[in-house]
Amino acid sequence: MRWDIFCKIVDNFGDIGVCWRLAKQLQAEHHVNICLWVDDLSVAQKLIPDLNIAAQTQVINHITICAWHEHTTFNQAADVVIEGFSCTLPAAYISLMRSDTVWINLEYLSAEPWVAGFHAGSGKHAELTRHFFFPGFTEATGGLIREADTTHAMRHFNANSNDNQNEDSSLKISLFAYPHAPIADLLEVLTHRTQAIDCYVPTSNIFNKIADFFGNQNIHIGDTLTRGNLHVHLLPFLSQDDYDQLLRSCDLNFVRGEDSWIRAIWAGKPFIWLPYWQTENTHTTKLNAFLALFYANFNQKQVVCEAHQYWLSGHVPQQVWQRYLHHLPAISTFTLQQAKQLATHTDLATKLVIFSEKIVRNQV
Ligand code: TRH
Repeated sequence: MRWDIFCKIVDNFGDIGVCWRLAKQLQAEHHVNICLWVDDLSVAQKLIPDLNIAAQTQVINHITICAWHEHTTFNQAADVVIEGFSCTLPAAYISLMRSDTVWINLEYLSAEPWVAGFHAGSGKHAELTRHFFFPGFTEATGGLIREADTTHAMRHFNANSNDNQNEDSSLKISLFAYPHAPIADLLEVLTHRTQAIDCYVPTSNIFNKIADFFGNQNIHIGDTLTRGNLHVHLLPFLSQDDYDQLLRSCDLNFVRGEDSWIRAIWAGKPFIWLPYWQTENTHTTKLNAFLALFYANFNQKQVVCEAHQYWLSGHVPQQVWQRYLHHLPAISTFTLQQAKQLATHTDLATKLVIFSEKIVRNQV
């Protein structure tokens, strides 16, 4: 079977981040012959450093990566076509698709309750059928991207890490957010903690905010900036594997968008998620749906919810962070427990393979 995945990079790294992870897992674990079509190789190169942005076609990690632009010509449609995040397949490609071509639109992730009702629905497009695959947090959805070794890494790392919330060792935080997040509020609180804080910031568009906070516009990757008990370490943009490892190594992770959010869950460590801004306040709805689902049975639910909601609102009062950090050990225990529970569900790539096989057998 040949699969084509189409990825249009709308903004940031989430679109290619998800499509690249999915392609790697489908190839490595399901032995699928994959071609990943990407419309912006220069952004993709951040996540796939070996990518040659001048090449039309190249093979990396046993995956064929093709440049996709307005004048791309196609010879044949694949057996299974994944349309990443409703990116709209090229008309020339659609004209090559047959009635037995499996066409699946991979949707964005949401914890909203309506997702289960829409997952695996379909619509007609002339004689073709377009199927809708919704990732999600319950068994009735398309699941979450999770490679076979992810659960092992989470369990192994958490079993081997000492209780790093004791007062002698520093508290380790990773910070990946959008520039509109109240980063200065957070850093200010951290400078006054009695426990030393090591805050790791991979290169992103929040570097200016860090520079402003330290009153130093001449910052560089590799620098450590110190104020009070806070030490901010400026890291390069990491590989996805190294980023996952950073998340597992920290006691608290600030994440955003779609893919880093899920990786924070698989790290099994407390996290604060900042959803991607959308019109009509959809991001707030998405955040609240996730908080309601993930923390439903947590007795400190309110503490986690207020921290997230203030982080999204653009200002966090000091006492909100104080409360959150005070409850960090309980949040840590609960998060790991929830992550282990979610890891018992079938992962997204496996569900996609099963789903595509069912379509072939006309069982959807
Ligand atoms: O970059 P993002 O803000 O992407 C967003 C969202 O996905 C959003 O839903 C989508 O609509 C929009 O893009 C277009 O955040 P996200 O999803 O976490 O993607 C970041 C990717 O970058 C993820 O795959 C992790 C990866 N990453 C690294 O590989 N190294 C790093 O050092 C960092 C910080 C991230």
